[in-house]
Amino acid sequence: MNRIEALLPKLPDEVDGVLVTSSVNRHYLTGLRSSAGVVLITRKGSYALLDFRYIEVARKTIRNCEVLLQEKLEEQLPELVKKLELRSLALETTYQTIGEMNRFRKMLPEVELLTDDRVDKAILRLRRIKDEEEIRHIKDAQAITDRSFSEMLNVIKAGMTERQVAAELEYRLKKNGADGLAFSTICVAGPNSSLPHGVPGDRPLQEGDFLTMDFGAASAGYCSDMTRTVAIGYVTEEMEKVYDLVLKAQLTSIAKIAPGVPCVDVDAASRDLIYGAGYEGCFGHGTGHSLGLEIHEEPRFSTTAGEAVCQPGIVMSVEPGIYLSGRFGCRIEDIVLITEDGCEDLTHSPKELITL
Ligand SMILES: [Mn+2]
Repeated sequence: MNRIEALLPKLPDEVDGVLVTSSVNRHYLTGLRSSAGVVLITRKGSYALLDFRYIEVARKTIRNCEVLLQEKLEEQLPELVKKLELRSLALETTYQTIGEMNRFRKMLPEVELLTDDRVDKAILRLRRIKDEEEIRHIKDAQAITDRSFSEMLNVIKAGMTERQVAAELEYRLKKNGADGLAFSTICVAGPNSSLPHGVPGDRPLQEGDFLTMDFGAASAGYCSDMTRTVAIGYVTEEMEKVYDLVLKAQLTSIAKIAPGVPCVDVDAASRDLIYGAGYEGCFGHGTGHSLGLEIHEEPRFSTTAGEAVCQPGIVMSVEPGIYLSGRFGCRIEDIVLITEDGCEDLTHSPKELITL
């Protein structure tokens, strides 16, 4: 799939092209991961300018635009603009810094640099729908994540600190083939587990704790995301009730997902159940988010998702939770691929309550 060719027809008529500077969009559009570089996409030709560190691999791998060695961007970019007779270029609005925008203004005084978000949104819209290759990478990342979780069931013991559990988990993600972490591992136990995005600390796990682990691998740059809550030693009746309710909410939301279903409805499926059971105010985040090259992408399953609807090819997390301040919390998260007739759960780890 030539992603530059897919973007060109989405450019508004009065825009000659777009200057792409963000790592994530450069990666998406050219297939090459690099920490620096500029991709100029225009109807009259497209170029990837990369410095010496990346030029060898760029020349071998980039097939959908011309690759140029970036030496002095301040000279090369104005030359290209002149050669192609470009009058207007869109900038990214999500990732572009004001400093970079000022630099381009100085570099290209004759060019109108457009900072409305039409082209930016067009790129993000393309990124929403994953192609086969992207889905394969996300499945690979999730398989690494599932394998690492199952290994952890033999590792987690009372007395280990949250930090130690997180370190063991991250080691296994890498050992099982991750090229990085999708995000900083969340590993919270006991009273800390009521913090949805708590930071792992030095408190040792105790009998009667819930332990929530939210973690993911990156594979070829694509993210996975999974949360499991396990019990240490034993659970109280209330903990079991909360766990069952969160699981029921998650399954209800997953069952709701199909093309055309509003994202707010998938959120409401979990929220209504949780609030209806008396836990209003204990589930203060969205039910899910899209993911891909970034761990959080649009659309979301949330009360503020507006007009967004489920579409085939979008990968979403489904992760309701209940958090009882100062006591305990519980979250269960899978990622699913929206298909023509529903969704495919890409997470294969068990979801029934595990007591270690
Ligand atoms: Mn998530």
